[in-house]
Amino acid sequence: KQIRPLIAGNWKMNGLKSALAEATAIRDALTTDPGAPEVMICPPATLLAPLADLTQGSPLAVGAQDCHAAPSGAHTGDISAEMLRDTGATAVIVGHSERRADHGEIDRIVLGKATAAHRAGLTAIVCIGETRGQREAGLTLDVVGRQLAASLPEGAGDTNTVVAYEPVWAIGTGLTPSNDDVAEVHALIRRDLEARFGAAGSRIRILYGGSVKPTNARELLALPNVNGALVGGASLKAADFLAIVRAT
Ligand code: G2H
Repeated sequence: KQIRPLIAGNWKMNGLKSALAEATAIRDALTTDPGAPEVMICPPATLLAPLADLTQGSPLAVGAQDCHAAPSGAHTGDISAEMLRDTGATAVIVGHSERRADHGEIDRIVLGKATAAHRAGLTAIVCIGETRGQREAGLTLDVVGRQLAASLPEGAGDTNTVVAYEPVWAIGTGLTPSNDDVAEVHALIRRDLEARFGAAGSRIRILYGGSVKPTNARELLALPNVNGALVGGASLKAADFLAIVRAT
């Protein structure tokens, strides 16, 4: 059966309360047409609860950008997956390359966070991707395969897990890999998911992320095994984000 695409906007550390107006515009433009993609905004944690309230009962889903692995405890400044669920969020991004780079999140930590997401009933959007140096050294498929194997929990399946392939060198740079390169990596991810998770692995959505824009979305989203996009910069303005949603 056809995999329903997911277009997820990652606002990163952007957005004051005034940014809820963009999300409201996105919400109001979405249709409940079953042929339409699933659409999600992942705002900073400060906006999760108000955004979840604004979008309740609408086709716009709300996700978080990170969680702690533990359900509660003495972890000053951290937020658990259960707390995210309590805001009304239904998903959480884990292992984004900016967290891997800025916070030393190695695969084992990402695995703990994805496990926590599942425990709390959230969809884990697990990010993987190679650096520029790794690509130039011909290590892309090795790196991506290793991160995928080490970051995904045993209980992963199509109802609780999304994989996002984000080449680190393409993030926020305006650069994107060639269509052939994207298709090659997504094919490897699909093969590994099927080998490990069987039929569920063939239905897990694999998003592409890294400088997705209205001008390149249509061709990226048409590639085999590209089941949606994780959009950073271009998700901050409703018009750009909706143009990407309509490119599916
Ligand atoms: C990759 C992406 C969203 P951008 O990080 O996660 O950001 O679209 O700005 O490259």
